[in-house]
Amino acid sequence: MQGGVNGRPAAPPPPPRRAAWEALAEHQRRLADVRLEDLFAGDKERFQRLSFRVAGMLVDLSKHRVTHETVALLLELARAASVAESRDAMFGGERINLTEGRAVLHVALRNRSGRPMLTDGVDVMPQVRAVQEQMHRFSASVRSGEWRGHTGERITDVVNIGIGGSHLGPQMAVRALRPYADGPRLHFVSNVDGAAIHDTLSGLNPATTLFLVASKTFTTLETMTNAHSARTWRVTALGADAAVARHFVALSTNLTAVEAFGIEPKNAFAFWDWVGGRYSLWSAIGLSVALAVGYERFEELLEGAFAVDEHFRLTPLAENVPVLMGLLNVWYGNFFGAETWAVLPYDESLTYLPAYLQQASMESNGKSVTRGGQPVTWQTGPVVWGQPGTDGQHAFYQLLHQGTKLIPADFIVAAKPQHPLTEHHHILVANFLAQTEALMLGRSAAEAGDPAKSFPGNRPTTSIVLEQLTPRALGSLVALYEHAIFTQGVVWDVNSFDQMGVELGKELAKRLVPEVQNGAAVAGAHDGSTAGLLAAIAALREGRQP
Ligand code: G6Q
Repeated sequence: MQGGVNGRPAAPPPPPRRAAWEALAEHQRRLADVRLEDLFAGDKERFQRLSFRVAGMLVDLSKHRVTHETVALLLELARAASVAESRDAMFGGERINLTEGRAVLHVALRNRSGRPMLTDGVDVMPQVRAVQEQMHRFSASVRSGEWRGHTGERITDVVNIGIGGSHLGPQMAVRALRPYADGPRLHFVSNVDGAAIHDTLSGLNPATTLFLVASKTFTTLETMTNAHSARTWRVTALGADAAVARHFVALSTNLTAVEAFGIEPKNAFAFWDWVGGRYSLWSAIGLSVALAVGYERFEELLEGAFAVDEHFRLTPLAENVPVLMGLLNVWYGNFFGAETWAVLPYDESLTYLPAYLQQASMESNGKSVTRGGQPVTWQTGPVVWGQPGTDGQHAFYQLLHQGTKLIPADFIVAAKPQHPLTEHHHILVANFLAQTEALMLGRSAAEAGDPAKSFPGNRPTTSIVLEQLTPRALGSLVALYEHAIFTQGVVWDVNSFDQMGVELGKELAKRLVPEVQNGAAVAGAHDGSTAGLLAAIAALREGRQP
C-alpha cells in the first residue's frame, strides 16, 4: 500500500470499500510498469473510448495509466462507496454536511429547470429566485448609471471585500471573463494586511466607489477589519455616515450583523447556510461578476454549471465525467502514492483557477476523520497547485518531466481565443499539446544518448478543451471540478463540506490580537516559541533589539 498517513503506514478502508480497494492495489502492481504508448498501440480506439464530451467541453482521459480493468475496478469502488446515492442525497437536500448539520445545495443556485429543490420538505427555489431578481435589478441599475453615489455621481469602481470562499470565486470569474467586462472596474481586497486595502483605495475616488462586503458569517476578522477601514475612508472623504447607504452593500447570511454594520436591509443580498463558502460563487457572492459582465452573463455562468449538474446527476457512472475524474485522483493518490495534483490552464484568463481549485479541493477533502468520526488510514485530498502555461514550462515543469515524483496534471485550453492575436494562440496550443505528449512519451537514455537528457515519461495528464472561455464554459468547467471533488470525498468517506481547520485559524487569531496590540503575551497562554516571537516583534516595533 502506497503512502503513509500521519506518520503511520497506510491501510485500506474497511468494508464496503475494502474489496474493491484491495483489487485496485493488486491491479496497480500489475500495471505499474505498463507504458502509456503501449496502451495506445494496443488500442486504436483508445482516444475515442477515453475522451468524453460534456457541456461543450472535450475531456480527454486517454493519457492516464488505466485500462478497461482499471476503470471497471474504480467504478466498483465508486459503487461500494455509494457515490451515486451520496450524489442523490446532495441533490435531494439531505443534511450531508454531518458535522454542521447542514444540507449542501449550491446546485439549487444554478437549477435552471423550474423543478423545486427541497430541503426539510421546503422548496428553496422561491428564495433563490427572489435574491437573483434583486441581484439582476441592482447590477443593472449600477451598470446603467441609474444608481448614483452620495454626491450624485455614477459608480465607476466596485471593491469586493471578502476572503476565502467570499473572494476566490468572484476574483477568479471576474478575471476569467474580462473579455466580457463592460461595467464598472472591479477590485478585490481579501488580505487583512493593510497594504491590500490601502493600495486599492489610494487609486480610487470615494464618490464613485461602491463596496461589496462579502461574508457569509459577517464576522470574519479580515473582512470586517477591511470593511471598517473602507467605511472610515468614505466617511472621512465625504463627511457623513449617511454616505455609507449609497456606497456599501452586503452579501451575507447574517442579516442582523449586516444591519449592525450600518448597511440597510434593502442593500443586503442574502444566501443561506446550505451554501458552503467555497461553493458560493453561484450565490449573492457572485454579485461582483454580475456587476462586471452583466446579469445575463452571470446567468450564462449558472447555465453552464447546470448543464454539468444534469450530466453528473443523470449519467451512468461509467460515462460520468466528473466521477471518472474524481476516481483518477483516487487512483494516483491511493495506489501510486501521488501526493499532489497540478492544474495548468493554458489560458491567461484562468490565472486564478488553480488557487480557486486549491481551496475547493483542499478545504473539502483535506480531512483525516471519516464521516463516522474514525481516523482514516488511507490518503485523502491531494495538494493542489498550478499556474497558467506556458510560464510554468520555464520553471517548475522540469520536475514534472524529470523529477522523482509522479504528479498527475490537468491541462486546460480553449480552441478559440478571445483576442485577435491568432498566431499567439497557435503557439499556446502547440505548447499545450507538446507538454502532455512529452510527459507521456518521455525519451529513453538510449534515444537521448545521455541519461541526463532522458525523460521517464508515462506521466499522466487530463486534457480539457473548451471551445472558447465563455461565461457558460467557465460555469461548466468549475462545476466539473466541484463534482469530481465531491466524488473523491465520498470515496474517501470524508465530510467534504465542513472546514474545521479554517474555524480554528479564525479563533486563534482573534485570541492573539489583543496580545499583539499590547505587545505582551498573556502569561502561560503560549508555547515558548510563540511567546518569544511575540516579544521579539513587540521589541522591534519599539526600536529595541529582541
Ligand atoms: C469556505 C470557507 C472559508 C470562508 C472564509 C470567509 O468554504 O468556509 O474560506 O469562505 O473564511 O468566511 P465568510 O464568508 O464567513 O467571511
